[in-house]
Amino acid sequence: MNAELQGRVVAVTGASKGIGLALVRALTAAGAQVIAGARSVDGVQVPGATFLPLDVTDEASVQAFADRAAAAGVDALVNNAGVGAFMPVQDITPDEYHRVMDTNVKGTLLVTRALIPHFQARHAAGQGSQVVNVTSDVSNRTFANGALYTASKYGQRAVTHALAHEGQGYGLRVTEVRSGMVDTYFAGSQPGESHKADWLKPEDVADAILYALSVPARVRIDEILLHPTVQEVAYP
Ligand code: NJP
Repeated sequence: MNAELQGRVVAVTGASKGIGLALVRALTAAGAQVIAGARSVDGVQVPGATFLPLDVTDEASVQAFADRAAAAGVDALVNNAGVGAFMPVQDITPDEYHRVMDTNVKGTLLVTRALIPHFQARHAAGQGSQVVNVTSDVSNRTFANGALYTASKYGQRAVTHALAHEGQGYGLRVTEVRSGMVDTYFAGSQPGESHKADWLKPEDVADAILYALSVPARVRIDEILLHPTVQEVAYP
């Protein structure tokens, strides 16, 4: 048990698999209560977690999730839900644009927006809150075939930074977690594919998020950047 997470209530989006599911397991093991959301949650169970259907692109779905989280006394939100798609600029269709941007940028905005009144009420009651946004190591650099995905992650990073400025006024600590390649279901892949053997495991990213959530209230972790050792070193 992690003393800093004992009794905490954390909402996690994109919690049905990959990094999100690893985070739900790590948080509950550390003694936190978790409100977990994704589109496909049937049959997903972790003791100590409540799984709810959530489509982060859908305002009504988001509001229902946020209401449940607020009623449970949520003190931290992890915007982890995300999708990836990689193609040359000339192949980006409007449909694909909307799928990626709506999930990664609009989704982060909608879920965060829905919980801000709750976080402001906590501040008025003398309590702090946290938001952790899982963006990407490519939230500030790009590459061939990366226009759509990196545009979404640059956008999500901008939302993160603006929220950090605004949230300081109501006791909100905001963290951006930026990971390199992780062995999940990301972008239509399958965990365990041989070329991903040396990539980060979802648990590695979950541990980074856990760190940001478990530091004392006087500490704000603005950003965590992590990569698998084998990934090429690349600074913007
Ligand atoms: O991917 P995956 P990761 N509403 O596919 C959910 C970032 N990242 O864990 O809705 C609600 O295993 C989906 O659930 P479902 C990445 O950009 C990754 O790797 O049931 N939930 C599932 O639980 C993303 O932000 C890598 O389909 C929605 C989860 O999201 C985060 O890490 C590198 C949803 C995705 O699980 C987690 O991705 C990097 C919606 N509309 C950043 N749409 C990497 N893996 O290499 C999807 O730099 N989900």
